[in-house]
Amino acid sequence: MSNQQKCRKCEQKAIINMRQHKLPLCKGHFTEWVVEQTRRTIEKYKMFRPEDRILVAVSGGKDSLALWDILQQLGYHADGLYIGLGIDDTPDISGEIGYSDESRQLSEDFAQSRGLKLTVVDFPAQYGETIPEIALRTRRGHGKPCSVCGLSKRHVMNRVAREGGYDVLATGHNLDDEAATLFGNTLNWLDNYLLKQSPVLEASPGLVRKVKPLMRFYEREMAAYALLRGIEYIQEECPFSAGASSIRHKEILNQLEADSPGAKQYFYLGFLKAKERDFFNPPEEGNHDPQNICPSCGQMTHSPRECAFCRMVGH
Ligand code: Q46
Ligand code: ZN
Ligand code: ZN
Repeated sequence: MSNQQKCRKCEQKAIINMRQHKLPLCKGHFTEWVVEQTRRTIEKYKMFRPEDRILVAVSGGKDSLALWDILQQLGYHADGLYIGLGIDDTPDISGEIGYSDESRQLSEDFAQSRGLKLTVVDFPAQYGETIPEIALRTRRGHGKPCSVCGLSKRHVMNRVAREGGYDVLATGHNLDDEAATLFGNTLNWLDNYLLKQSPVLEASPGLVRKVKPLMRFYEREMAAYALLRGIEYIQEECPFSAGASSIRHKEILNQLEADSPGAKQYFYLGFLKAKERDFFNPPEEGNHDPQNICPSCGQMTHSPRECAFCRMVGH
């Protein structure tokens, strides 16, 4: 960005230029713009109503803490949920110590400094094993604990949301996350995932409604927002994320974006528009997944017996 560039809304120096919107903004107008855009996204996709109780899944990262900050500014009743996965406790696998501890501390500090309510679930204390330990025992995920981690996070988020009587669960996925997921789903033509990929996932038995209010922001915008709002967040990625295909997909999309500003946005928002035009609608019949209720936890599952999570933890 050139040093002389001025904010579109005032005469001050712009601190960010969003090339995909052709919009340079100063600090004050940028943070204001982020909050306003989030409000519009929530309204456009009817994510939640002013009276709803929202549970924000926080990881200690920039996106989820920024989301919590924005919802607070918009006056919503939003509590936080942090899940301690025990990713510090197995240095023999990860070679890293302290990821979960640090992300938990930052989430707690954020909540405390703003007088917000944070529920902390210590996964190994509650289920007897850390996520990497379960991955080793069950040999799920080809030496990586990510599939166990995803399954466990989904289960715990739903459980806490239901037990706490929350109307909706909000996550901090940004446009880079969604575009990378869409890219992966498209490269492999995962039609079921393409059908389900959406900023709003309606509730189903035992599963709470899920929304992604930051899905229109680029990752760099969220990093800038967190910095400008003085939010302290964990900078490192989870040690297990190295080599993940989603990271490669993000890099490819960033190359496209560098050549053609707006490429990521057109790719993802164009997909949502195509969905609105029914481009991805399944035929009326014969395309329904089997749906059962897990007898142990009450969450919906494709399994005819216990769900994959309950079988995995042996409850
Ligand atoms: S936290 Fe869990 Fe991610 Fe770490 S173990 Fe893999 S899935 S990389 S979002
Ligand atoms: Zn300005
Ligand atoms: Zn279950």
